[in-house]
Amino acid sequence: ERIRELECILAEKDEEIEELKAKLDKFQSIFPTATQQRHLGTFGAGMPRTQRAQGISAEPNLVIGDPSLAQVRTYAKSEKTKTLIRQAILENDFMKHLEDCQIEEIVDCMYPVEYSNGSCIIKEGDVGSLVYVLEDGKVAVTKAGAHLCNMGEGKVFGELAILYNCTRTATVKATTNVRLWAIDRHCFQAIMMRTGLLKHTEYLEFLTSVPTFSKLDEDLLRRIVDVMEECHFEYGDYIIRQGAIGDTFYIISKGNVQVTKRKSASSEPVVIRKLAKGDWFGERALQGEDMRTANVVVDDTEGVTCLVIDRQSFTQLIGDLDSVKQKKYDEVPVQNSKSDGFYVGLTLEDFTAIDTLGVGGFGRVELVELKNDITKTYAMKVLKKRHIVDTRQQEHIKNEKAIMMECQSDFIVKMYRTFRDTKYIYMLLECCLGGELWTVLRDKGHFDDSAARFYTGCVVEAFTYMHSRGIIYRDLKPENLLLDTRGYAKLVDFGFAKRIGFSRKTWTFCGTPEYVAPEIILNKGHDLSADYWSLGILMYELMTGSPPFSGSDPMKTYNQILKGIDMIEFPKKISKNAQSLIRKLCRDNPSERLGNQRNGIKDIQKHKWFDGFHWVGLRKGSMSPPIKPQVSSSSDSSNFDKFPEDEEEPPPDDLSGWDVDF
Ligand code: 6J7
Repeated sequence: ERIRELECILAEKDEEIEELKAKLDKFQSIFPTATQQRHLGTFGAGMPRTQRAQGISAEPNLVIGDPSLAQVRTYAKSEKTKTLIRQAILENDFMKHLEDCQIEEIVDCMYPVEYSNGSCIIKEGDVGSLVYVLEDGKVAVTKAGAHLCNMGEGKVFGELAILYNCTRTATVKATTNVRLWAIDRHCFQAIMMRTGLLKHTEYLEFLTSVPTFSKLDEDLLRRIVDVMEECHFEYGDYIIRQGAIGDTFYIISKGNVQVTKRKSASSEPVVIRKLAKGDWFGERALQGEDMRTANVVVDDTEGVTCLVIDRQSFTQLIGDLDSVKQKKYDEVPVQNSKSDGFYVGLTLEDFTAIDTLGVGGFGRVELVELKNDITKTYAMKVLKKRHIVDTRQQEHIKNEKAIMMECQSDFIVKMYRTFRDTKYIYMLLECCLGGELWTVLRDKGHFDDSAARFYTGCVVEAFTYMHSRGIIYRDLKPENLLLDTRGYAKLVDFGFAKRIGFSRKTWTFCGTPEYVAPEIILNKGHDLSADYWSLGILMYELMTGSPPFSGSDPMKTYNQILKGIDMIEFPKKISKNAQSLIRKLCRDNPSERLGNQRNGIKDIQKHKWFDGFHWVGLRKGSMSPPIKPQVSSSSDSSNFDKFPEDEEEPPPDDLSGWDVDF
């Protein structure tokens, strides 16, 4: 038994040796050994070169614009065959490095070929242009008459010919009837060039969408694209480790990362920032420091893709850009979510609904109390899953949860946790019993300068918090501001909020018509500065009772917005200083907007309309609010409008599992 076992091992080893010999032979035919080089007079390490080296031409026979680039012929094949070809390519040393999309195209373009037993498929010394994958049968490989190896199904051979013009380095003969799949050099090159060009265009478009690079001239952008390499990292991978030597610069093209940093060698790293598509990192170690100054860790279950640039290219092409050279970091740790033990232990059955605080197409918001401590009340937002799916809001709802759970600001309504069942998603929120600012505004008509300043100040604080974390809000309006029992305003409803990172744009059209910025209407891509536009609109509405741009239907409103703020005649009740700030916030060009300049949101706080405003008092909660709401107890819902009982129950969700995070 032992002998049989050893014979088996020996047979396997023999096969392995044959395969390795064949590979070695192939490599040696392209890269001569040191001894051969010396004989040939070619140069080796540290040796003077005595003869001209032979160039290898790998230039494609194709030029951009060649019609065969646009379309390559494909041949139908079964899934089993496709898998066999794909697998053969992935096991081949030369071809396994191709991109997935290139492999797929090659698989589709290979055509069937058959040879009978004994026929010669490849002849040593011939010029070849075909590469084969063996689907069925056996072949023998010989060189100068000597047997090199046998090959069976699932093997690639002849692949050198598709890389450049070369003579065949060995003979391959069928030793049974064989069925093969083949592709020629021309078709292979068309695939490579096309996918390469597509990638180039894709990278160029992507770079143009990243504000740091968007203004660079196209020539420079193309040079950057030429040196970029795509790298993928899995969830939890450290792309950069603090203290390591760094030689690369990264631009995120897909996914999210966390930046963490330890203050001292013995302390735990804390999260200081989250980055997303379009954000870049790794410039510091390339600017003289050498050492990485923070960790960058993949924070996305689907992994992260980065476009990577090496030190030399960075220095030549990017390092001198002011926005890169002068990038400053405010190393404030990101607060952990509020999902502490108390809320984790609760179930829906622990709450009783007392009243309805709001109703909408999405569902409703109920005032609920904890059964075992009725002094603890919350707002429970109940969203119909079917409605979310029908209106394709799954991503928005997920963003809403992720962002609200992360935010810990006194100017943002807190989310404690979420629940779900077959029909609804539930969000347990801090309740603000002062009611909606919209209701107060409706009842009062408009606010005076000082009240408008106080509420605008609350929003500025909320935006300062969110924007410093790369989060855009996108739905500012009085309906989304709630007053707490003190009378301070807090932002609520984060359905349109999104983490877009810094200096990055997003294209989703969202917001409330009267409040959307012109670049959103024109689909030019928008960034955090769209929130500053809406801040100007809010100021106007708070001081007059209605927004400056308002038509009988959204299209009319959009047309007015596109005509610009200069077309608006400001009523007298808006003070000169307030007018000045509104006009500066509502600039058509986002880069001219106050808040979007070098000093960021501080420019808004320093505007003369805010002269003397007690920002520190606002932050500490020591400032007196303009209106003190009447709230008699933790279950007093009298500051909210009355809403009817719920209509019929929605059907259950589509069970696609999009809601697993809730
Ligand atoms: Br993004 C980012 N934020 C910070 C930060 O607050 N502090 C530090 N030191 N680095 C930060 N980064 C990026 C920056 O690009 O993280 C990278 C770590 O490698 C750093 O460049 P690096 O020192 O080369």
